Amino acid sequence: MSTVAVVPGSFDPITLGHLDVIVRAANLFDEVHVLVVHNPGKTALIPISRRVELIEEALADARVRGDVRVASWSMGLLVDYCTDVRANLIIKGLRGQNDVAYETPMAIVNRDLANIETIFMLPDPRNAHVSSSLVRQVAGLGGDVSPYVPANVKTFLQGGMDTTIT
Ligand code: COD
Repeated sequence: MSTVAVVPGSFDPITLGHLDVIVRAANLFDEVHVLVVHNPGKTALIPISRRVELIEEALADARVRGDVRVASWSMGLLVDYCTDVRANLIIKGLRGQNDVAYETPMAIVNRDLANIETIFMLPDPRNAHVSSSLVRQVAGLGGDVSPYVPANVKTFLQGGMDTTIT
């Protein structure tokens, strides 16, 4: 049986921490879906369609190998997308206790709802402190985000953005 994994996130924007998890997932599983999902608990900065494009560009620049697809989902539960694409796994990154507290209940509910397991990956220590919110804050105050994001994202953030909320 082939393993199809979904790597969901807000990716607002994609960071080097996200990219590291995606690359490692692509090396482990037959098919990987990077899925941009709106998180109602967060105020979005970048339109979802632009986030998808930024991920696609970053994956191409990093020459990520394997069957990696990028999509967005706003039709309901994350597990509904997983069922639609016959995914058997959800991949999440775990940077610390806050992520454990946030992700554990979701992983259990997703298993209850659709019998889909969540696999947690520890971050590269060099990226363990990196988050999209930190990147948004540094960029918004004119700081250098190049240690935290792929080059195309840095260019995008430095080019100025709409404050479109999606
Ligand atoms: N290193 C490693 N991993 C990282 C890093 C880093 N530096 N930064 C982030 N990550 C991981 C996060 O821990 C997370 O696993 C993933 O990458 C995505 O992070 P974000 O911040 O882009 O996305 P979130 O945390 O806002 O997640 C949004 C989701 C919508 C994906 C999430 O809330 C979710 O799974 N929702 C499910 C909706 C649903 O179906 N609910 C009902 C049942 S629970």
